[in-house]
This record gives sequence, C-alpha cells and structure tokens, in this order.
Amino acid sequence: MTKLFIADLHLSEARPDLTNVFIHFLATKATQADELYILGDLFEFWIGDDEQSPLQQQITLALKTLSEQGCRLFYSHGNRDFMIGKRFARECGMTLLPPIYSCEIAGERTLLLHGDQLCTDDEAYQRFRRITSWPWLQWVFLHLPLSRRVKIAQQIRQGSHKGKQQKSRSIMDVTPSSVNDCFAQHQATLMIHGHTHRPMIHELSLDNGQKVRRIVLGDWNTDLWYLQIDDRDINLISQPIATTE
Ligand code: LP5
Ligand code: MN
Repeated sequence: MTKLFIADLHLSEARPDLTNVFIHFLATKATQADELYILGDLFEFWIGDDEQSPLQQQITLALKTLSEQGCRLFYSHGNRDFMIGKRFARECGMTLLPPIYSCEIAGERTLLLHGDQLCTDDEAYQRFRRITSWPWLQWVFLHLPLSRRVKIAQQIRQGSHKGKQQKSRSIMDVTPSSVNDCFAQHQATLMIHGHTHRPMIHELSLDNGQKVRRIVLGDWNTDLWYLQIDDRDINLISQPIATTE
C-alpha cells in the first residue's frame, strides 16, 4: 500500500511551470500510488467552485483522470483554499477531510491537517481564520461577482504579505504547546502537515513522555516535495523542479 502526501503547491496562472510539474506528477508518480493526500494550499487562492478558470479545469481533469485510474484522493483545506467546496471535490473524485483527520497510517494513530491551526502564537492570523470561517460571511462572499472576489482575495494576499514582514519566524511556526495538545487529545503518535514550508521529520517527546513524530511537508517552489509511505517505510522526498519537466 503506497500513500503519497503533498501540500502547498500554490498553483496559479503566474506559475505555469508548477502546473505542468504537478500534472506530470499526477500522471506518473501518483498513478503508482493507492492513495494521494493533498493537505491544503493546492492553489494560490480559491474564491469559489464556480470560478471554472482554465487552470481549474486543467487541474480538475488531471485529478479526475487519476481518481478514475484507481488512486483514492483526499483533500484537507489550507488557509488559501478553505473555500474549496463539495462541487470541486466531486468533479475531481476527491474526498474532503475534516480540519484534523485522525486515521491509522504505518501502524500508527496519525493526524492529517494543513498545519495553520497549530500556529496559535500568530494571534492576528487566528483571528483572520476565525472570521473567514463564519458561514454567513462565506455565503455573502460567494454571492459577489467573480471579479470582486478576485480583487478581495488579492487584497487579502497583499495584507497577509505585509503582515508577515512584521512577524518573527517563530511566530509563523507551529506553537510547541499546541502540537503537544493536539497529539495528546487525539492519542496520536504521528502527525503530517504542511503550511510552514519547513520540511522536516521531527522526533519529539510529549509532556507525558510519549515519543511521537511530526512530519512537515515542503512547499512547491524551486523544488517539489512529497512524502511517500509504503506500509511502514516513510520517506520525505524533494526534486528540483527544473529537471523534472
Ligand atoms: O498564506 P501565507 O503563507 O502567505 O500566510 C498565512 C497567513 N495568511 C493568510 C491569508 C492568505 O494568504 C490569503 C487567503 C486568500 C483567501 C481568498 C478567499 C477569501 C474568502 C473570504 C471568505 C469570507 O492565511 C498569515 C500567517 C502565515 O500564513 C503564517 O502562518 O501569518 O496570516 C496573516 O498574514 C493574517 C494577517 O495577520 C491578518 C489578515 C490581513 C487581511 C487584510 C485584509 C485587507 C483587505 C480586506 C478587503 C475586504
Ligand atoms: Mn498554508
């Protein structure tokens, strides 16, 4: 049983090279896997399943083709594409996961999540996350014309970019006590997430002495990153993007 995990591709019209590499990945590496987990931020931003841009159509077709070939697809929302809905998931043949998904992987109780939930020292971001999760606000947003939605998303991206310049590296990383509590609450020993763009396999001890592993996926920018789990064999792999085309 081979499972692949990816996150933070941030696909957009501005990076056709990334889109091509991803489509190549889906048509080659992913076809050899039984399951592919996309742990958020597949897109630079998502403003509604009704957008149907050429990029969206291209990605939908590639994911649908993979799912029809027998690879099971799972999606966990990121902080950029939390508006991905059931329609897009259905069109791609993907199952949407809850914000923290607990399952059995490599013989261990495992948590799958985007990772932004664990950055609790970043209070401005957590406030932003809470507000944008309000269903009525999402409803209003989804009923705006697409051009308005694009503008708002771009403004938020700019605001976020500026905000990040004022924040320290540690504030934008996961908060250790939140990681500890998350493992303990779910009685898990393995956690897989993205978001921080700091790919690494961390081995740590919880406050109660339990040994656990936290695996952070890398973002796709100069390199592509994926985690491959074959039964109990775990490998975090990267490849330079230029040479994979
Ligand atoms: O994404 P990344 O890694 O650059 O930064 C994140 C946090 N930023 C965000 C915002 C996203 O980048 C953009 C999301 C676009 C969504 C489009 C759909 C909108 C739907 C609305 C539905 C109601 O998540 C950043 C973290 C960082 O990770 C590290 O963890 O620090 O958090 C922020 O920067 C949040 C800021 O601190 C506060 C938000 C500023 C928003 C300003 C809005 C101004 C314009 C409003 C116009 C209406
Ligand atoms: Mn993210």
